[in-house]
Amino acid sequence: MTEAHFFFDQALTPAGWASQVRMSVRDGLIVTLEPGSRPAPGDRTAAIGLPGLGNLHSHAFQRAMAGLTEISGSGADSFWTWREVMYRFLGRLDPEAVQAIAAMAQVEMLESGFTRVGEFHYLHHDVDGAPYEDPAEMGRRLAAAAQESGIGLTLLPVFYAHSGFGGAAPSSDQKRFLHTIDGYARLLEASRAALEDLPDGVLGIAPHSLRAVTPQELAAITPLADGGPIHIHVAEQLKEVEDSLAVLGRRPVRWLLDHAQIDERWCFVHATHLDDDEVQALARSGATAGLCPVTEANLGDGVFPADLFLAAGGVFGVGSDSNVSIDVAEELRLLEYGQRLTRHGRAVLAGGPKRSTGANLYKVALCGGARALDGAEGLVPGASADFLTLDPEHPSLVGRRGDALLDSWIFGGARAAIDGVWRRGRQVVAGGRHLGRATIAASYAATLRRLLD
Ligand code: NGQ
Ligand code: ZN
Repeated sequence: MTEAHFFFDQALTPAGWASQVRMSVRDGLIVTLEPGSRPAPGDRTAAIGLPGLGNLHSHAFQRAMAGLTEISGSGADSFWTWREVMYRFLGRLDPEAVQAIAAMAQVEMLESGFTRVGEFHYLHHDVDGAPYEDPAEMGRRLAAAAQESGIGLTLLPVFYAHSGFGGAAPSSDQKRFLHTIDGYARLLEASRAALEDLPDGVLGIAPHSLRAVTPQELAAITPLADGGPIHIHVAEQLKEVEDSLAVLGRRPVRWLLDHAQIDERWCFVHATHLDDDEVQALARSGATAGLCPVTEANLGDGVFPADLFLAAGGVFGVGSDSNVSIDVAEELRLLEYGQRLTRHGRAVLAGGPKRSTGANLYKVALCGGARALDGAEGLVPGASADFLTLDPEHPSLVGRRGDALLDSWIFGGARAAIDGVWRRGRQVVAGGRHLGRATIAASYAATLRRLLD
């Protein structure tokens, strides 16, 4: 049994900002949290404590191609042409490379304030499409990366079977993703075993999209979630909405709400293209909207109607998805800026009059991240002690207190203001740098030289 005590001048709790907060942690979990306390000798003290955020959607391997897909092709560039480049890239990845890239991406996630990641994992098989001896070989590598980096892992093994609506045959560049229903059940079993060495690994399921999974397959795999999270990509591109209307007779989000039992276990990743009825119904369903503002901008997806969704009582979280850039504050800032640019307003997601936009974005994303990943829901007894500390002397934070700290961090672009990050009460980032960065970055660099040779 290990015990530790922390003391914050200010900390963000579910009840709002609290002062002079003493927090005790045992075996990685918060036991008590007492505002208005005094520090005791031996307490770790910090000026500002914030709960770590869940990164609800990542494809870790895509980190290694950040910046390598920004050259125009011979015709019009789009999400679909980007996907061709991405498929060519993943064709070179072996298990060692996936582990090295994932560990690096997780280091960057932790350094930016994400303390758990939902890995939407579909690169299952060898280059020729043959399963590895352990069907969860790649999942095991993602877990090994999480062991190295210390991040919380919610592994979401993906079921993938088709190249488009109507059960279209998969293309040859999708052969590393594919399973039968039985094979997928075996993958889940092996994935559960692969998570055993992590202190708080979570297993969920992920039907890739209504493009890659038929209604029959969706019905067959949903019960395999066994109470865990269920994530699906949905309505990210207009073509997907058109194809869904043509083949299923409904828009994709509407179809899911009508045909699957959607509740709080579900995370609708992107959900970019919604009509007004879908906005209301999705908010009512309890599903989390898994928004990935940086990737959605990079891929030209569109702008999620976050203003209407929030007003309808919906909950969103954020994800770094393609990992083209990994930064909590950037995701939240871009989410708000997308609304400002299209609505011609300001403080759109502040959640009401006289409220802080940054604080509301953070609060909602904390809730959505926890819900979607079965993760810690903030600084509260019983939750995992996953938190970060900000440097009050950083120029962008000087003189601020409470919500103004969040606004200045998020809108002031003060990445360097993140000082320490703790996972399960153990420090993983100090002075803004991950404690294992040197080793992990060296192995990442060796991997990239090999891959890009
Ligand atoms: C993915 N990424 O699974 O990596 C997808 C591309 C697809 C995003 N949708 C593949 N952003 O959706 O078919
Ligand atoms: Zn994705």
